[in-house]
Amino acid sequence: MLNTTVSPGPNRAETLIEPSKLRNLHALEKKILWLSSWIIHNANHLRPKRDGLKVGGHQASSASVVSILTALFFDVLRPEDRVAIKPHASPVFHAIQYLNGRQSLEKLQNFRAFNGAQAYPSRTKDTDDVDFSTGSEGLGAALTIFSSLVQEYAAAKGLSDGDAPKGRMIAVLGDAELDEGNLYEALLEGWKHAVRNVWWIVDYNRQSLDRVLEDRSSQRIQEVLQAMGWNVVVLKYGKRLQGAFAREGGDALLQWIDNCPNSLYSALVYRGGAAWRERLNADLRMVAGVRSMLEDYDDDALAALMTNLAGHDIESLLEAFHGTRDETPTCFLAYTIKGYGLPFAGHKDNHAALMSVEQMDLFKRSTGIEDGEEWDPLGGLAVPAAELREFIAASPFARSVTRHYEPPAIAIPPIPAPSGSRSASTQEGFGRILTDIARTQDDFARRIVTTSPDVTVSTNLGGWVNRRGIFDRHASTDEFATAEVRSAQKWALSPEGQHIELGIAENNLFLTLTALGLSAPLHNARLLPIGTVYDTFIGRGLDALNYGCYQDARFLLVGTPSGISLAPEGGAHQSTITPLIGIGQPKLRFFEPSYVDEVAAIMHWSFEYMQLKDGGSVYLRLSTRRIEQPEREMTADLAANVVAGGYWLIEPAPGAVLALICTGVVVAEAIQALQELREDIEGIGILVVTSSDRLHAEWLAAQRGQGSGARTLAHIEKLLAHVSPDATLVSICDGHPLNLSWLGSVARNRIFPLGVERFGQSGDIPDIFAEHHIDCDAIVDSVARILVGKVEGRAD
Ligand SMILES: Cc1ncc(C[n+]2csc(CCOP(=O)(O)OP(=O)(O)O)c2C)c(N)n1
Ligand SMILES: [Mg+2]
Repeated sequence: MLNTTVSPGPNRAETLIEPSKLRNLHALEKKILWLSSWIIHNANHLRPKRDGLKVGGHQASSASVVSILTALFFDVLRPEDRVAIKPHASPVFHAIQYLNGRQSLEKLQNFRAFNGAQAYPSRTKDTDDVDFSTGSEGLGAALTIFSSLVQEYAAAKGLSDGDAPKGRMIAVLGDAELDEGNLYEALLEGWKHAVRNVWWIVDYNRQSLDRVLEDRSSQRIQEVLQAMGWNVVVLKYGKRLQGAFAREGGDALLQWIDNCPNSLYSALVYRGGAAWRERLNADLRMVAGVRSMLEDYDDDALAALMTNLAGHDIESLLEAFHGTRDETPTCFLAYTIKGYGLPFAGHKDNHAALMSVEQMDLFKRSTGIEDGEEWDPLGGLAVPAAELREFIAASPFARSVTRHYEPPAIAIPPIPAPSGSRSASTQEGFGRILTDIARTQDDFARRIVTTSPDVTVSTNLGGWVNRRGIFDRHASTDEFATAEVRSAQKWALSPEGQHIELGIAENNLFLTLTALGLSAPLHNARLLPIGTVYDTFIGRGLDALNYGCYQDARFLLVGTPSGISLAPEGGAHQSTITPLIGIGQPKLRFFEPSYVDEVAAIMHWSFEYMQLKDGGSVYLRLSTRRIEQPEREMTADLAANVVAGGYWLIEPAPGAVLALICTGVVVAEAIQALQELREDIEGIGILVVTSSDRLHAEWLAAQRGQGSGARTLAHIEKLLAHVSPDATLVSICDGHPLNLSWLGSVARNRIFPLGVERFGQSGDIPDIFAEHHIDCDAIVDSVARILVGKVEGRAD
């Protein structure tokens, strides 16, 4: 069924939209349906293939949302609005930007190819002005809530351009995204923060990948959203159907279609006009007026009538979008048909279906496109190209204003290590550093914003929050303080507050960090976001963390406390694999300091790195275990080593045959072992690794430079040059041993990697460290085994 050119039919409900605007939008809608299908067709059928892989693309998902996006981009959106587009509508977005002059033909022709338009809209890889990346279902929509919160935050503090109008944060989402739990976590958090100017437009085609949705899902969705304080606008029937409902017999038709199960409706959509007639005749022919109504439509017109859902009706869409003026978050539930206008419309297996060459040819002819003019942006339409060009240029979104900001970097003053007790933990150190910053009044301190999912105090942000307050659009006092309940925490809420307190859901932490970390490009406000979370619960929000990094949001993530060092807390709270996440996650630099003065040096570096064009985010893994701090000065040289990834805490003697390598708080065990081994083995050094991630990345980069003449040595190569080429290394960390085991490859040293490979359990540090073989005895045993091995080796 190719029903893109059907006549409007005999009846239509009235519209207030100017006829010329409608005519132009209908022409663009038709072109966008064609182009989005053609982009995918070209990628699959016309481009040479080298690997035999199916290229893919989603013609049905795209067709489903063409009318909605046409109405938005060519009439409703303003430049300050930000949009998250459902992942599988990427070709529609790229086609629209092509018509807007913001996307090149070459990128379209290379859709899903190297350097071509991306399969799913990408802020970093696409070049046609993507606001929010999408791909992982549910995250883009949730991000709009947090981006709205950040827009409020920046405006309340005068950090963004005060005169700039506030944008609407809009998500166009697939209905299956509503199955993702993270949306409901975000809705609740958004309600707590009274977010506004958020729109969700649900492409309610009642199909996901494998499934047709449960009947009456829309009722449930409406109720949930309304309970969260949202307005819900249901866009169900288009003007043509509304006209038919007004006729004699129309009530029965409305009731029939309202009660029609989703799967029957989809099947009839797929089968077309004759099937509709047969079914409606069977069910409704006894109702007065129905028979004559059906006779007024030929099969094509009847199919067009019965599929005239509001999500494909530009008039209904414009009336709804323009009719929504208040700032209350609003969800438009727009009924659509997956594959609308294409031969597999309504077929339950159409998610990844591609039109055949023959079907595409037929579609081309029915759309009025000549051979060789497939890529012509505005040709072959009922409206002359020049008129359409003018119409596009006059649309509000086409106004050539800056949509991507690059506010100047904030200068980072020196961050001294906090003075204090001989024994301290890195987490305490982090808290004291922030408290010291909170006492200052410079622009740097003003730009820091902290956030935490209900672990603010237990991650040592309390001192900072007491001084800087909690952000809320409306000021309110701390009732406990007013009632003279004694507490160390002073939690006053106000627009000036610099901490965003979140509920416990870690997904929301990472989405908040993502939104805060995009405030420079999206809201023209440079912020320095810091989020704290119990290290093990990074796993709980891992996809959202990856999502934030993927779109190059910039933030400092503090995972604390971490490891089995929080021994009595037991295996449910101890983190073991997070160092591997830190190393593996692109666009996230990972540090695990041993001492408090290192924390200060790393934070200074991080705030600068977060603002570099080719910088990224940073993850700091900290501990509550108190250890003795070295009495030393953080010289520029030491700081440079700390941020480069490591330094010799105890310099090995030239040609030393054994070195201990540690990261984080198990430095204490390394020092203890050194004292035990010193008598038997001379010149042992202790290498403190502050960032296995940075050392590894730089080492790999240096290797890649090999062959192009004399290459520069990586930091770790220079460090390991201090020991004998056949020296043995013993590495130790409070995390998976793989974190440091790669160090054996750098200079081909034999390495014994100690670390945590099993779930932890409750105990005290001596018990737990012994159980997991990361105590002093484990180091000494490893060394003994090596020495025995060496002796045995020689005997052989
Ligand atoms: C988190 C996540 N899980 C699974 C997928 C794989 N997937 C891609 S599309 C899709 C269903 C899409 O249905 P819907 O959101 O309704 O989109 P539409 O019907 O408009 O294509 C699934 C399961 C994904 N992209 N993201
Ligand atoms: Mg769907």
